[in-house]
Amino acid sequence: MAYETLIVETRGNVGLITLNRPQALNALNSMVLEELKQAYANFHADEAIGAIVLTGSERAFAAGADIKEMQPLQFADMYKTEFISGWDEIAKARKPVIAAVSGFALGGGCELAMMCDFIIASETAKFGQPEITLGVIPGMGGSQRLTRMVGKSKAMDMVLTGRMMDAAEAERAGLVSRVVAPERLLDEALAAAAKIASLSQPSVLMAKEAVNRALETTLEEGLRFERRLFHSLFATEDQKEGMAAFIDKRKPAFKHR
Ligand code: CO8
Repeated sequence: MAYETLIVETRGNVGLITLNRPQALNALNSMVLEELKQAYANFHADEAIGAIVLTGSERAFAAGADIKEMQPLQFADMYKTEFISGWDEIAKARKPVIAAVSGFALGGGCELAMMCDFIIASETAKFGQPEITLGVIPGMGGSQRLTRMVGKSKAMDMVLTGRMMDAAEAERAGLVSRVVAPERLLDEALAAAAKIASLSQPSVLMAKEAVNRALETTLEEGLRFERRLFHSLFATEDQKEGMAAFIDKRKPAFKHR
């Protein structure tokens, strides 16, 4: 399929999606959303794909929602179309998605990165929720996901002042999992994704579900959920194979990759 706003490729068992609207610093408009949904659906349907990397350009992961598209919209347009709700599908991707962020990740761009399972940043990355400077507030999860990821104080600071944080601050705050030199960014993200794709897919998907549950439930319920998933993995051939391979001191040959 031909995409206008994305470059979609495969690298071995990894799906690679590059946001590609250089004229607007990869600002997110309705076409980006529709194409992302299509690319995600294709990679989810493709059994060979075990993980996805989502990236942008060196200058910008994405500088936010497209301000030019949003500016004339009225409350009724927003409300009737449940504007933004389409992005929930992106946040609910079942296969792991790694955001590889270089340059600006602002507003909806920061929110899109936070919808991914983890963020690897280049030293040039800049994260921010500048919506307040436009007379609005974050709308794609910024006030919720950022608060869960970095805590109330820093989230308030970012959301109320609209200031940007650099990669080092984002790593200290727990927003990103690793920071690497700009020229290493894609290789680092692809290697992490390839590692995930080489593992048993049922355990990968359940691990993702279990970590996500931690954000949505009590400790007691989360522990129960985790334990049940753990038990259920003993019904898979890959558990037998993974543990047998450890004992035999060989590499596991997982069936469900
Ligand atoms: N929307 C539309 N166009 C944009 C955007 C954007 N978010 N960001 C940059 N552009 C365009 C500029 O208009 C410019 O186009 P042109 O050359 O035609 O004038 C081009 O990209 C290059 O940008 P600049 O010339 O401004 O580049 P600078 O290097 O001077 O500045 C910045 C880079 C600091 C990133 C600056 O472009 C900027 O501040 N951008 C806007 C950042 C922002 O406010 N983002 C938040 C948007 S609101 C939002 O995300 C709400 C999310 C919830 C709804 C989600 C629904 C999808």
